Amino acid sequence: MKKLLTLVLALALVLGLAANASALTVAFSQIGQESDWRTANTDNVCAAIEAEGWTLVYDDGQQKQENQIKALRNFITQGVDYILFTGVVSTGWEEVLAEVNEAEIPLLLLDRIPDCADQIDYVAAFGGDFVEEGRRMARWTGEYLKSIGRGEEEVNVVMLEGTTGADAQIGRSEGILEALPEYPNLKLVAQQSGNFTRAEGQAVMESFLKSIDKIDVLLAQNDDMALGAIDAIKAAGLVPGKDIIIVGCDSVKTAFDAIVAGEMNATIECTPLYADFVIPTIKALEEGQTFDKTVIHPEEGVYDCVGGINCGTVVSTLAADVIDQRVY
Ligand code: GYE
Repeated sequence: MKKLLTLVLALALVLGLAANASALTVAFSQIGQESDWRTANTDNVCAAIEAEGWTLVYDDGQQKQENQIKALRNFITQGVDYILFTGVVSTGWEEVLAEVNEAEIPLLLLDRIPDCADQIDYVAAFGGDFVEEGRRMARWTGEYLKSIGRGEEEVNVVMLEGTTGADAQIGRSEGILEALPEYPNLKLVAQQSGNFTRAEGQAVMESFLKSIDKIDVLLAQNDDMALGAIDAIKAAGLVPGKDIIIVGCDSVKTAFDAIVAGEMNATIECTPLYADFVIPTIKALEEGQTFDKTVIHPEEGVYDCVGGINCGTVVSTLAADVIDQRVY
């Protein structure tokens, strides 16, 4: 009888452990669905969590910090096992992330890293190197102009910025402003937020075109805004990609199509595919591994259609297989 009891208990323990390992609950506070990049990021991360058989608690913050704060507090109340977090803006998260720490829920920072990262505990962080992406945007443009014999000509540049105060906006603006002076012929004549959306990119470009006599270059901090601006440029009777050189950021498939059609000139890569980082990290954490607080940047390049302008980084001229393989 005693033996039987021991056996039953041992079995229950094994089953219990097995059930636990597969019964993780992973919560994800996402900022919204403003761009092709974001949709791809959400789909990629959420599908991978579900493919593991883990329970996904997903919250779409609709671009509002207060919604995200509420979501994080709900995750704490629910007692989830892991929290994935991307903040719409970079400031104002100290309090709620301290609450996550107090609840001892492991926190993974994704994409946009909050400015309080140094003061909070997190188990891993993955995000783009936004400053470098901004530098690449400026450098590709400067080198391209040189390559077509316009390196000495004074050209007017306008910049469509992302959501004001977002890590990706702050970093890309910083990188662009840092690298533009390397090309004294590039003159920034206007900059405004298009909020990372196609509609706002179009509207702001329309107003640039009305108020600025000569625009030679558009630097759009994401491809969606570049694509919206292309519509505005066409509506103004100009030829995008020729009358106005257009450089985007993200490298989404629609931007590749625009480059191939000659309506856009280059896009700087920023991958949204974080599942390959997140899933193995959670598994490793489950096994007791720890990571330091370094923010991991995936490797990224620049794509153009003019023969690979060298701007101090990997540059690939768009080939059919690159376009085919792009899933977002
Ligand atoms: O470039 C943009 C999105 O934070 C890197 O956010 C991300 C940016 C991306 O809306 O398209």
